[in-house]
Order: sequence, then structure tokens, then C-alpha cells
Amino acid sequence: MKRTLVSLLAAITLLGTAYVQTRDEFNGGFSLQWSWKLPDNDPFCTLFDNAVSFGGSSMTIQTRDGGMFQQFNGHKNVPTLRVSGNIPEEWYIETVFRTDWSTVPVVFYTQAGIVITTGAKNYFQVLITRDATWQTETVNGSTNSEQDDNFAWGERVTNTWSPDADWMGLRIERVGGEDPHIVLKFRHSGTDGWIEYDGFNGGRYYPDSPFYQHIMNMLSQGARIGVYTDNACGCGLAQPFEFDYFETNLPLLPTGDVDANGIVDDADLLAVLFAFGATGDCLDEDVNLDGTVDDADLLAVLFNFGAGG
Ligand SMILES: [Ca+2]
Ligand SMILES: [Ca+2]
Ligand SMILES: [Ca+2]
Repeated sequence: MKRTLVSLLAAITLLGTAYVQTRDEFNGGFSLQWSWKLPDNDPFCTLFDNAVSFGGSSMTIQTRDGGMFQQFNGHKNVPTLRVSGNIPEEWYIETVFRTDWSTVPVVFYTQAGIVITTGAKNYFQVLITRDATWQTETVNGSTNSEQDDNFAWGERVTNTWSPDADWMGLRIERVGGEDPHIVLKFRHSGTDGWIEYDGFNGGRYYPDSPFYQHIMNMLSQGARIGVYTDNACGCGLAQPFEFDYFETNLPLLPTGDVDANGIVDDADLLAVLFAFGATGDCLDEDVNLDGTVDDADLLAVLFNFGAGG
């Protein structure tokens, strides 16, 4: 009987670990501690050229020229959250976004989605892409990856479809149990909810695959996860991608952890007090990333005091 109770408690604890969910609805601004910084990228602070705006419940990022491609590393407007702590056996990252594809020229690659990265030299992206190769108005799922600036064109991972201006979703998920793997999922107005990538050329990664190992290595090294937009053309195309929400169950640095040491304490409080009144795009003390260090940031630290400890 006692053993049963212990097993039950252990099971509940495991469930609790697996289902901790963090979601930012982008309600007029960030509710989680995002950062515009991207290591190995120039500029380090990627917020650029008024390309980002918030609606009542969404964030819009307009594409800007620049990329992380090989040694180029000049991408713009990449918001990310820091992964910190033990990675659960089963995890996921998902986002939902839309754009008016009718304004995207068929001659340029244009894409948006999820990025997992430790910096501009190392990343994995899953995207919905208008592929300029075919010069048609279709889109498809795709992936890109880079290790130490060595680009690996992931692959086209779905069949093409004709997009509309409706919401589209991307989800990257690790399935545990006896057959652990990472799977990519997507949704759009032509699917019935989330569906597994249709296996055009992949979309499932098993432990012996380089992409699987790359993703898991990055996550164990305090990776950043976030959303990504790209016109991939150097042509000045400012295509707006509107993100509805971003959600994950991966453990993140606690909100208010200004010095990113994993705990919200006096050091973070003092940092905000000393920076009080400062303005700028990428200040660590600007917890809500609205460009000013003020009461809102101080309150964020106070409300989360002790978190992560
Ligand atoms: Ca690169
Ligand atoms: Ca701290
Ligand atoms: Ca602020």
C-alpha cells in the first residue's frame, strides 16, 4: 500500500514535470522574458528598424534583409527565450502565425517559423516556406540547420499546398517512451488540426540522426528558442508575419532573472534599481523588453522573487 502511494506520487511528479506549460499570447507586449540578443550575430541586439509591433493579442514582425546563413550572421529581429534546467523526456515548442501570401513575390524565398539556437553559428529551424525554386504560389514545410556555421539545408519536409491568409501552425515535439524521436507537425486551413509532417522527405528524427543530436545538444546547453522570419532575398521585402502565440513546456529561465544565473534574487533586484530609467533595445534589466527600465520591470522581479531557487 505504501509502495503504491509512493509510485502514485512519483507519477504525479512526473506528470507535473511533463506538462508545465509556458505560453505568451503577445497581448500588447511580451509576458515572458524574451531577448533580442543573438550570440555570434552582428548586430548582437537583433531588434532593428521598427520591424516589430504588437496588437491586442499578437506580435507582428516584418521581414528584413539579413541572415544567419553560414558566416553571414547578420540576422534581424529574432526574439528568443532561454532554456534552463532539466529537459523533460517529452517536450514541444509550437507557434501559430499568418501572413498575406498574395503579397509575397514567387521569385523570393520567404519563410517564418520556429528557431532553436545557441547563436547564429548553430541552429535548427522549422519553417513554412515559399520556395523560389518552383516560382509558384504554393508553400511547404522546410527545415534549415547549421553547426559551427556549416549550413545543412534541412529539407523540404511536406508536400506543397496553396496558402491563404489564415493562421498556420508549426510544432516541434520530442516523443519519449520506447521509441524516442523528434517529430515536426503543422496545421493550416487545409488540415484538420495538427497533423504530422507528411513525410515528403523527412520530418521525423531518431536518436542516430545528426539533426536529433544537434537539437538535443543545443537544448542541454541553454539554447534559445523563439520565432524566426526571413525574406532570404536581400531585396528589401518587408513581409509582415503576425504571430498569435508561442508555447512550450521546456523549462525556461525564470522571468525577472536579469543576470541569467537561474534564480531571481537580490542581485536581479539591485540590477533593475541601478538601471532604473535607462532606455534601449536590449537591456537585460528591461524585463518586459518594452525599451524602458521602470516600475513594471521592478514589479516583475518582485513578483517572481525566489523563482528558480
Ligand atoms: Ca551562421
Ligand atoms: Ca538572477
Ligand atoms: Ca520595461
